[in-house]
Amino acid sequence: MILSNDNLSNKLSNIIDSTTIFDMHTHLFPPSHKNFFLSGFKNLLNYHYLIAELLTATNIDASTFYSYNFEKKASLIWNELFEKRTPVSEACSGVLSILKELNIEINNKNFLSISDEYDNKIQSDKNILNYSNVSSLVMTNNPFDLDEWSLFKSTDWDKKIYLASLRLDDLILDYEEAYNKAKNQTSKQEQDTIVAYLEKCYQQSRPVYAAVSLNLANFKTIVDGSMWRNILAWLESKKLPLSLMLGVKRSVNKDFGLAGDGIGDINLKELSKLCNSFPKNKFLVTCLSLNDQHELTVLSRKHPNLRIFGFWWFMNQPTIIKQVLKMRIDMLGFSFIPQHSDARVTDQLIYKWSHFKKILYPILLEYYQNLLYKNFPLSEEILQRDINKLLFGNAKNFLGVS
Ligand code: FIX
Ligand code: ZN
Repeated sequence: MILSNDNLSNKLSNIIDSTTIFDMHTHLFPPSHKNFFLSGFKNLLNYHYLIAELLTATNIDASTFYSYNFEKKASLIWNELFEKRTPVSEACSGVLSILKELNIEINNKNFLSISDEYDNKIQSDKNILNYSNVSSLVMTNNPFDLDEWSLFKSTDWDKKIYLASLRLDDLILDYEEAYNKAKNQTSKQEQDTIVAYLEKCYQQSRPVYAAVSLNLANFKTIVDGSMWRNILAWLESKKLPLSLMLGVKRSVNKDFGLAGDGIGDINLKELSKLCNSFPKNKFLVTCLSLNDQHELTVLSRKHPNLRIFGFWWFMNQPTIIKQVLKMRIDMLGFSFIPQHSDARVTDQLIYKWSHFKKILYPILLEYYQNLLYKNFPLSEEILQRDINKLLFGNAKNFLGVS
């Protein structure tokens, strides 16, 4: 059926709401991986985005804050950011969106009663996946963290929902230690210890990509280092993309711990060189700084082996997304992966995706209205085809996931 201006907006909104999502970068784990699975109201408040806001908005000292137990930290964040202050930031707003979605009123209730009510409503990860309409997601799995990696020794979790990725930051952050771990896990005869270990990890976890976060200083290691040439050759042989998360500077404020990372420099000319030097490798790329977004989008028009994904961390702010999403569509059509959640607490899937869809909808509507105005025949099938690409198809195709 050909759509008109009268029914376009309804159809579009229904299609966006009903289409399932493939979330291509999260920090989530299945519930059976007990020490790593995070869910519930207190975990939601103990999020490093909120911790950074607390530590900068108040006079609370970081080491004092971190010395508190889990519940005290959560209640302090609630008190300082939601009671003493007005929770307008994106991270605060996310918590409120989840409470609203769960029909939890906050008026006249204290932290503990909200927390109890919340935890009674969220019973399992399936619950959250239903609320958020996420059908499968990619975890961040560090093969050099043997405790975390033990996930792949157990079978009591759903591998169709939780897909693996190989996070290789340790090879940059502490090569010696990573190398020794790899050596202990592989046989002495192996020529290339790191690749041999990655192959072993591949067999255990069947990852859908490898990933590394980088800045200008360590980007050169990837371009010039022989170890990375071997890794790239191995990834090519496995048809696995390398996901490059560019422009982070770790520990800008060491005292803040996980909440202390910031923005570092990056030179996207190096990325272009990488795409040219390794034309048979596929690169997923996201940049942390707003400054790099235009150049990254142009590069994505030039290199078929480069695919932009998501709005990473400091980029994941409504004002920025609106502007950059439009720029990406203007230059790339729908040939990019518009979002990933980066969720660390499973419950965050609910707000990260509902917030994104709230931005996506009016932007797409405007493009489609413009097409109708120019007499381009739009049908429900076309809309569904596009939304499929944006919410799961582009990512799955690039990763070769069915
Ligand atoms: O490197 C990453 O994958 C980042 O997403 C995280 O390290 C970061 O802490 C985060 O949670 C951002 O959303
Ligand atoms: Zn991440």
